[in-house]
Amino acid sequence: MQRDKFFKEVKNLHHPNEKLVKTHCSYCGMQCGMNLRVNTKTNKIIGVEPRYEWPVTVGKMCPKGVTAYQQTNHDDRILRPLIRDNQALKGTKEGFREASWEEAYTLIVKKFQELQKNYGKDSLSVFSGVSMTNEKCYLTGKFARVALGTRYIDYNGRFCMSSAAGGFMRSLGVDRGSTIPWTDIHETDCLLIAGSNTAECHPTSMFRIWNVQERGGYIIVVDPRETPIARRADLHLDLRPGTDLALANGILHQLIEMGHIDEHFVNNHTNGFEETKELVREFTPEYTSELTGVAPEKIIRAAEIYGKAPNAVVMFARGIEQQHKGVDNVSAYTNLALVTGKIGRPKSGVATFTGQGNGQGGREHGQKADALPGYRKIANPDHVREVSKVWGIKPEEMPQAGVSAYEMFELMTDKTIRGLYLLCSNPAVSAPNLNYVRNALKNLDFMVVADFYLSESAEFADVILPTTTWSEDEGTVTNLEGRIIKINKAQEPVGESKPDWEIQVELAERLGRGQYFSHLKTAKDVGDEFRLASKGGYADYYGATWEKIEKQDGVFWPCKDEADKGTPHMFLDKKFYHPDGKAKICALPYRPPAEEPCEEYPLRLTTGRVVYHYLSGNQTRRIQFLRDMCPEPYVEVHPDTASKYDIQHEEVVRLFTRRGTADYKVKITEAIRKDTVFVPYHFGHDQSINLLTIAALDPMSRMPEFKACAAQIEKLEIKKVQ
Ligand SMILES: Nc1nc2c(c(=O)[nH]1)N[C@H]1C(S)=C(S)[C@@H](COP(=O)(O)OP(=O)(O)OC[C@H]3O[C@@H](n4cnc5c(=O)[nH]c(N)nc54)[C@H](O)[C@@H]3O)O[C@H]1N2
Ligand SMILES: Nc1nc2c(c(=O)[nH]1)N[C@H]1C(S)=C(S)[C@@H](COP(=O)(O)OP(=O)(O)OC[C@H]3O[C@@H](n4cnc5c(=O)[nH]c(N)nc54)[C@H](O)[C@@H]3O)O[C@H]1N2
Ligand code: SF4
Ligand SMILES: [Mo]
Repeated sequence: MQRDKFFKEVKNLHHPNEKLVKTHCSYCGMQCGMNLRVNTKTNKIIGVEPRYEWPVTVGKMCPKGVTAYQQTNHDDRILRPLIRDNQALKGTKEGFREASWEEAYTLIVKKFQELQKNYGKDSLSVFSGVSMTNEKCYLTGKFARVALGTRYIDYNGRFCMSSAAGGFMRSLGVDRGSTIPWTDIHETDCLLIAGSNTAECHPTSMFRIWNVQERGGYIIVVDPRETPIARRADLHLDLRPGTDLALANGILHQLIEMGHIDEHFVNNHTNGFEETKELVREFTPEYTSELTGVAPEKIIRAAEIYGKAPNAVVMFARGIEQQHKGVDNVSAYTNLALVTGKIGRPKSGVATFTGQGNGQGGREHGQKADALPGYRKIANPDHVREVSKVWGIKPEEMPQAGVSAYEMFELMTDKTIRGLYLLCSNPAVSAPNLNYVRNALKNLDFMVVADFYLSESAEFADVILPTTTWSEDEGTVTNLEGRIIKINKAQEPVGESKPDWEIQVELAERLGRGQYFSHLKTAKDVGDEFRLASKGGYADYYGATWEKIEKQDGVFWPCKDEADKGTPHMFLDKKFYHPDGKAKICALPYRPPAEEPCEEYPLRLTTGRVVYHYLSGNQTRRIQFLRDMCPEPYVEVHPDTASKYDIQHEEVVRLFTRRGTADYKVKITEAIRKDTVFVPYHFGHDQSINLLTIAALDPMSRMPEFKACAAQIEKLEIKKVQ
């Protein structure tokens, strides 16, 4: 094959003093295959190349991926622990001094023990993230419950995947982000993609998506903005932010009207259809159009295309999930697959575009306030017994369930929580309603941050612990398909930095809990214990050994034992994970967004991403190329709206909501609705759009409504030069 020859030749171009380390990108859930290039003389990473043998992304990478390697030996790395010696400078980068690990550990142990002695075990908390390996995510859950003995642990997936998890759980009885492998996607006949800016956020999916169109299939996109994928879609449903539930109900109404229901499937494998049919009766195209702003013909056409397609995949992302009815939205879109029977077979199903690198694995193994490894629940005494046995503690020692991420900030505000161990997240940029959250962080008695760069959140810390980047340690990650893959170590940790798991083991020992942690000497030791802890849970990783992952290009969970090759396709036997084996079609009444536009705040503000930056931007804003490409945030405004406010392209305007204010350059574009404005959220301090967003939480997933609130624009007085 031509391509094989080409890549062989490229390989021959490698420098003699260089070796390749096979791994995956540090950033999003695509987990593109890459080789890190390492200089064998200096043993330092010097570059990256795509790995075309990787079946999911076959040599594709995006601008973040091709520059990801620059993180490791970056000048901004924190090389030694830092201790704050000037309290007055809390909330800034200043006022830290370098310290030894031993001094930092001693201080942390002293402060943590003091707080727990005076205010109880639950005065401490852990807030984490899922850019970490499964091993680290697992150990963080154990660290909170066994080393600190606190109930208060939660993580940034609460801002990311928790609504998808809740919706899948309710509809299908299990939460695996995609019911099919990604290698099926280009072979389907129709993709219905809602609330996903795929071309910017999961760019290496695009070749599969365009292939559907090239083969004569259809792409339907639901987004208030004309994103790159919406522009080339066969149908763009440009709804008002926050109205997806009405739209999904409207499409379902139309599927019923047009006779696209798979009655055999509905009768044998689902519950709830009659009730749902009754509920969507009123969602006629006209009524749905009134609620969503989408033309009735488009709603009818969407149902026709999806209904007629022999195979179809419903895909969605944060656009529908980051709403205070995100769980309902997920179930409502999943309903479409269930009523038409387009699930539980190859090339048909539902998938969420998992956000963070380990957004899937990280939510399954006990970083969530109410969860234990293997997707077990603290509320279930059998589950507590199973995990306690692996951990060697008595079941009664297991702390109760805590509260969700945003609610932890509420408990910091009222001083229920006084100490925080923050790792792998930057909530001083990424949490909603930031004025409140930043005050909550300031209000802590003692805060530890583990990061490799000094983040905006670390500015509030008392101690900063230097951790490793993804390329300086090994472990597993679960990609957006539910495929467990291996991350490999390419160089030794920079400076005195240590992997998160090692820091936690050493801290646990100094907290007097060494008997539960000291046996974990390598990432592999943590991995082996983690597989055992997941055994028997339904996110069962027991059979996913590192050897098997290597041998078969990853392992899809569940994978129960040595002989089990894993589960690329879910529900092929039409058995869903509810006790009766049936999926649930959900009757979901429409609710508007928590905050509707009004006279004072007539616009809808929505937020999201650009291709060049990642999340809070603490990593990507430091990479020169990415910063050059997108140096600052901006507000997207429709030309008609701009002329109404008399504002020009690139003029700086003030944007405000009931919670805060920030100034942005205007980007005039026809790619947005007239009643909506959009700001990317990757920027810190006074550039953070989260100063304005609302913390309206979904009642089930506790996910904040990042995607819709009411806002107003103010033209700033132009100061004339005298
Ligand atoms: N470049 C880049 N890629 C990333 C990331 C990144 O930061 N940068 N982050 C990763 C992570 S963690 C995540 S979670 C994913 C996020 O991936 P996406 O969810 O695709 O990204 P977002 O930009 O948050 O939002 C997606 C789209 O939702 C639309 N939207 C807004 N409101 C609504 C609504 O009410 N209904 C509908 N249907 N759509 C709406 C927005 O216009 C936007 O185009 O990306 C991952 N990939
Ligand atoms: N307005 C608005 N806000 C949003 C969103 C939105 O769409 N709109 N999206 C939300 C979503 S989907 C997400 S996922 C969140 C994410 O928001 P955050 O949780 O803030 O995500 P990151 O920026 O990845 O923060 C990770 C931090 O940990 C560090 N880090 C990376 N890897 C490791 C590691 O292995 N160990 C340790 N200890 N540290 C590490 C990084 O340097 C960085 O400082 O933001 C949410 N906030
Ligand atoms: S698509 Fe995601 S995983 Fe792939 S290179 Fe870009 S950021 Fe990395
Ligand atoms: Mo995310």
